[in-house]
Amino acid sequence: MAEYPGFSELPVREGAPPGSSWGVFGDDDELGTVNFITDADVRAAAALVKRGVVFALNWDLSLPSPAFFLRGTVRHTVFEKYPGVAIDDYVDSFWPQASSQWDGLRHIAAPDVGFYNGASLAEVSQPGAGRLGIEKWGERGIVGRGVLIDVLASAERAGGSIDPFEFFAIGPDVIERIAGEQGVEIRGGDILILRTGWVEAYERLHQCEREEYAELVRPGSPGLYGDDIPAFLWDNRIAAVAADNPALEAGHHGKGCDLALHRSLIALLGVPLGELWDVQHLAHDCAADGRYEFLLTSAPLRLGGGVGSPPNALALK
Ligand code: UVW
Repeated sequence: MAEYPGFSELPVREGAPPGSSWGVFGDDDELGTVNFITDADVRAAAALVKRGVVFALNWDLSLPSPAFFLRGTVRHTVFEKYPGVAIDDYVDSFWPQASSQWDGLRHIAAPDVGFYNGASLAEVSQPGAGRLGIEKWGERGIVGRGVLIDVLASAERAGGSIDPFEFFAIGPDVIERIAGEQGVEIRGGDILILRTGWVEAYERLHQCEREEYAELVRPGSPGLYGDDIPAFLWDNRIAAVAADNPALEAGHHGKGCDLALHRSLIALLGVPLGELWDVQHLAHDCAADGRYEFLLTSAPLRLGGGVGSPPNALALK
């Protein structure tokens, strides 16, 4: 099994920025922490499939609508290609990061130092297969042991709740406490998935409320928060982390999040960040059978030079 440095030993490459994993997986690496997942991890994750139930974690591709963060909403056309015998369709205004998504390693730079593993802006800002494109994860697939951390259910068990549209910090302490409550251990190579209840709450909004919310540009939501998150994820060898909220990070209503974790996780450590995943049905099943671990499969798009992608994620139990 590969030995990796602890977070306090980073960086390993001379001249690389503090807190960066640049060079750990190789000077030419384009996969980031997906490298933490071993073949043995995938075999062990496959053995978690006991009942044969499957939960698709992509949300409706047309939601949220209106889209957030100055993005657009898909426009779908269905038409008779050969009248009466063949139907085709196509999609315009498809923003791969508008609905359920992985933020890929091209998405965010750390100020003054650039993109993951030292890639420059020029190398990551052209379409077509190229450095750090989402196609690298698409060609490999992201498959391993998924662990759900159900923050909403934990708050409800304690007799309270969390407001899905307001700031609530999910730090390492919260994750470890909830993992303990759920009786699930976090292991190297895991794909962590947080449930805040955001997607369900959004689905309950009327269209006029959705329009008001999108106008905020910077919505509030519970999410990951804290300077200790990068060390926690790295030292636990977490391969990827996703949530059911707009930006994974916690944001204040009207102010959003400052994207600090986008920089330290994507650009410095190479961690895939998932957002707007629909985990509600998976969460209900985990609560019912008491098992919060599952086989997680994700097939990002093989879009050469892509910045993000729907995760096309399935949880199998
Ligand atoms: C932004 O780019 C603001 O958001 P995200 O990476 O969370 O989609």
